[in-house]
Amino acid sequence: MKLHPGSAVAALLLAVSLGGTASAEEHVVKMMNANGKGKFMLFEPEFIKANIGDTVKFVPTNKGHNAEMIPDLWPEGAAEFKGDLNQEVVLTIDKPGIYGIKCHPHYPMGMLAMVVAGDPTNKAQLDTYTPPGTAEKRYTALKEQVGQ
Ligand SMILES: [Cu+2]
Repeated sequence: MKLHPGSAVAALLLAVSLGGTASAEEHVVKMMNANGKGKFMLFEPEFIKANIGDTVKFVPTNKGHNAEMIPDLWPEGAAEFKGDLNQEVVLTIDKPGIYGIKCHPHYPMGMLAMVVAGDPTNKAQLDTYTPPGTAEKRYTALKEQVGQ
């Protein structure tokens, strides 16, 4: 059987695009009431290093949580992101930068996560932004990880 030249190109393009899909990683973050180590109301893990094209899946391991963007800590041009309470939601990393994620009900208690993808293009936001209540302690800890 002889392949038409066009189908060989199509097969090659398909192989390239499948290769791209295979290298994209899915990160899973649990939304939890406690981690069993004295930490309450948290994303686990809280700090995620990702690549462009990766996805981050937020799973409602316990009830009463959601995952949504912190608008003041979000890469320019990245799609808006807001999950509903008790719902699994997937964030697609489409721009380089630092993605700040909060749980709306528990943000004042420090329930936040950070995803860093490629260059931290919006790093200046890290210093100008001030989180509410006792979230500052965890925020500062995450901020230090971005610098590494
Ligand atoms: Cu929560």
